Amino acid sequence: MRRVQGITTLRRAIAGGNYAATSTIATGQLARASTMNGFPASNCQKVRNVFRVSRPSVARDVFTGTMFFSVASSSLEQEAHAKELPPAGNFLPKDVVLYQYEACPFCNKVKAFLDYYNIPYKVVEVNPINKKEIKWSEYKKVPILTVDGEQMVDSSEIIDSLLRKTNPDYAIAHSDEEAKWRGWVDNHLVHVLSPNIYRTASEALESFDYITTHGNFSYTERLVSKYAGAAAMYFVSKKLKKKHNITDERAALYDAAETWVDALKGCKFLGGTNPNLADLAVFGVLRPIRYLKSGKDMVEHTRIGEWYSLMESAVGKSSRVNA
Ligand SMILES: N[C@@H](CCC(=O)N[C@@H](CS)C(=O)NCC(=O)O)C(=O)O
Repeated sequence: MRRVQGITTLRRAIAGGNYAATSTIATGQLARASTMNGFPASNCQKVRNVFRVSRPSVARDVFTGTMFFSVASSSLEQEAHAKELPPAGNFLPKDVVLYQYEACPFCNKVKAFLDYYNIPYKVVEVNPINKKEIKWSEYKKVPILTVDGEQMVDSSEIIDSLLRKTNPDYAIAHSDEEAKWRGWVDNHLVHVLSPNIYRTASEALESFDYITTHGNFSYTERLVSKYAGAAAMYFVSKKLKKKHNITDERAALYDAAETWVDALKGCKFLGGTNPNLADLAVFGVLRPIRYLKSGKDMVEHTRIGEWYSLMESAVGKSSRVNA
């Protein structure tokens, strides 16, 4: 009986690791302040801002959602936080709750949107093994967002739904390019992440150390999951590599980063002088890995660092509030 329980626990730990097949890890350090100059902003403004959606925002001193992502106290940050009050009639939900795994890239995509748009939200960290926090829902994945009791699922659909509420004219302003790159994030970029963060035994342990420290695990689950999960994901990531036709995971990550920088065409953001939904999506899924070995390597070996720093400043502090 005990042995069966032990096997079950291990299987669950590995299943817990399974979520991390599509999950990445958050860690961090002070955001680097970087220059806003040096970009052909006027061209970008003209060409891209046609598609820009307005950003309702309000200055708020809130608990930082991703505890390691404190923001530099630079003038840039102040600029990013010089937030106007949302115009009357705008989307002002009373209660927004994000059911998430702290390290999940899809959840971080939604958080990037909520943070950028300064929509206050509570977080419920879901236990990946028993998922008891989302037992009430028929949907068994995260993120799940509830907005004044209305359930929304799937990160891209959640963002679309929120945008329809914050910017009712969104459908008209929506650009094909933005949609294309949002699709690239979901269909390509996220698949490059797991093979990278579990690439070696030490990277897999680094990742699971974060997952188990910041996720919702009991003491025993944490102990078992850290080592069993890291070991399992090390092997699973090799399968994922094959599944997604990746031969060299680091090269694929660098290639994705360079592809993204090329897409910016010299502008600050894909959205021009302000981030659009594709910028927020790329930033959101990369944020959990940024300060892991894979993320550090990516910034060191590609041109993505400058855009990333600008995004950190533009997104600003988390709009998460205590539950
Ligand atoms: N297409 C979904 C994917 C969501 C997803 O796969 N989430 C993972 C966590 S990163 C999950 O919940 N996996 C199921 C599990 O953990 O059992 C989205 O964009 O939200």
